[in-house]
Amino acid sequence: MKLYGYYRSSCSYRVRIALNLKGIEVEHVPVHLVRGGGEQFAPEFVTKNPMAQVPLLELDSGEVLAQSVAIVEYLEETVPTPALLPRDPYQRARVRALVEMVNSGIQPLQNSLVLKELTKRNVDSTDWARLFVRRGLEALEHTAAGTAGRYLVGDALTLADVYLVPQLYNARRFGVDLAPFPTLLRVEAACLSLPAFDRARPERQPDAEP
Ligand SMILES: N[C@@H](CCC(=O)N[C@@H](CS)C(=O)NCC(=O)O)C(=O)O
Repeated sequence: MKLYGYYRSSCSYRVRIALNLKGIEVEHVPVHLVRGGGEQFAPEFVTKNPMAQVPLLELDSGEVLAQSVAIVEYLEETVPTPALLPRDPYQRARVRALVEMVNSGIQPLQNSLVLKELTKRNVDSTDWARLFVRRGLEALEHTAAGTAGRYLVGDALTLADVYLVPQLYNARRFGVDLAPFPTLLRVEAACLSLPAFDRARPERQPDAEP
């Protein structure tokens, strides 16, 4: 399989973590989101993903999957061990709720295309990004206080953790003060001590820039 991604893309980072946790090796195909106006807009790439976004997983059959949630759930269903969703339906739903807080409640509001459009409209895009990242992390911290054990939901690693770590990476890029989020930071440290998370870090990717 091939993973089209970008070292600094938090959505690609999520899929890299899930692949590592499942022990799946893929070929990494870098798509530079900035150079030359963004390689994601190249016609050959847009044919594969009309949203012009990474990550994109290309299966050995040549079929493609976009959207990190669809990709990680596909991995979960095709390689069930280790499980990244709890068996209990309520706990499963809680994990998915935390995933969506990041996936639809935070990241889209700070995605590069949105920030570029805001800048064109004379809006301070960094201030905007910080506002929505901080707001989302406050809600995550509050929710995690009721669900967390060693990880975000209890003591077993789940997709919620796979979504948390890249979002905290982005929060630092935007200069958000993370001191008010002790539960999230504690869970992040537990995750990053695992090789699957460590190997997925942006700075460890072949396309990483200084
Ligand atoms: N919901 C999608 C979001 C994908 C997304 O926003 N990707 C970003 C990188 S994290 C991207 O490709 N941005 C390029 C752009 O906005 O031009 C997912 O989870 O895969």
